[in-house]
Amino acid sequence: MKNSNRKLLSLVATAVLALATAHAQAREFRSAEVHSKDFPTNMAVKHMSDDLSAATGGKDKIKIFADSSLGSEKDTVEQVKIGALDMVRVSSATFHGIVPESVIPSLPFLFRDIDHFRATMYGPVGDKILAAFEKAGFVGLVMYESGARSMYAKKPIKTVADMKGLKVRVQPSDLMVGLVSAMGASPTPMPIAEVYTGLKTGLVDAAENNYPSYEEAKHFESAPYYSETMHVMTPEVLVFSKKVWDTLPKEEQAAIRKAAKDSVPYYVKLWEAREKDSKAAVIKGGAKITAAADIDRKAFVEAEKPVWDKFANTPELKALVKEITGTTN
Ligand code: GTR
Repeated sequence: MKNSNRKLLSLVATAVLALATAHAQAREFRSAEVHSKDFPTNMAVKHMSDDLSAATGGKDKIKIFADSSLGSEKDTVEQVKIGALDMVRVSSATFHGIVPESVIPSLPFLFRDIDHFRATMYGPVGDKILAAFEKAGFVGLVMYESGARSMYAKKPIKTVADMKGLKVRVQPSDLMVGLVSAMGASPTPMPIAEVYTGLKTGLVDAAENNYPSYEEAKHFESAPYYSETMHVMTPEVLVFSKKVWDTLPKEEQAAIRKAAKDSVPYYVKLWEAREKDSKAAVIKGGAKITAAADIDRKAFVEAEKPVWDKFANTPELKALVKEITGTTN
């Protein structure tokens, strides 16, 4: 073979090998989600996937499994823990029993308003809480706001006395069980996918969530009285499996972190619009709203005091609470 031909052949071989290697390392991370495809949390992870793909020359992408198709939030978090699943977006309530720090932003009536939430959870305190996921085997990427959760039932709720004896569906979390018990009601933990039937069949009389979930899951059909108790502002959280993370090169980890962070402002815009649209949609669908101004907030705050003492129960957790309540916005 002529020398020039041999050179060409070896060049081609190198190129083919490089392509094959790049292909072998291409990753489609799998992420689970309970909401439907067009919900803001899903759109945010899709945005993250596009950014990640651009940053890695098309190598990395994220495939989302929506609508609880891979199981409940608890199931998918367990899959992420063992590395069977790469990522998950869940309510941070799913981590209450796993990451003690994750309980803090779910303390009832902790945040004064959404600006107070943003000033803390999108800043150093939020980063501290996310960093705490690491020791439990998760890489906390970002938190997203989820507005305020309020009670809905077959009757309006104006004060704590209206809660007496109600069977209320809660997220599977000791704090949520404690929060509802402190109002004199009976908490029933169950995954979100079961709540529609639970309300319809009378297994539960009530539930609590923000407007977008109340609308998306059609809970207003059986529990048409939405009362703006706004008792908790539990954030959403996006986590990566530490098992998988530790196998990734540093540059790839940095690209994932950056794409996740950059999805937050995009999400916030979508979320704000969705809250308004969902409120209008449920009213159109027959829901009756009791506005925050007509709720005896003072009575609810008073009833929830023991929950703070029970769940912010170490010097470290108390310090986190202080950092949040002490932040001015
Ligand atoms: C929603 C949240 C979901 C899920 C759901 C629930 O607000 O976005 O991740 O936790 O609440 O009540 O189960």
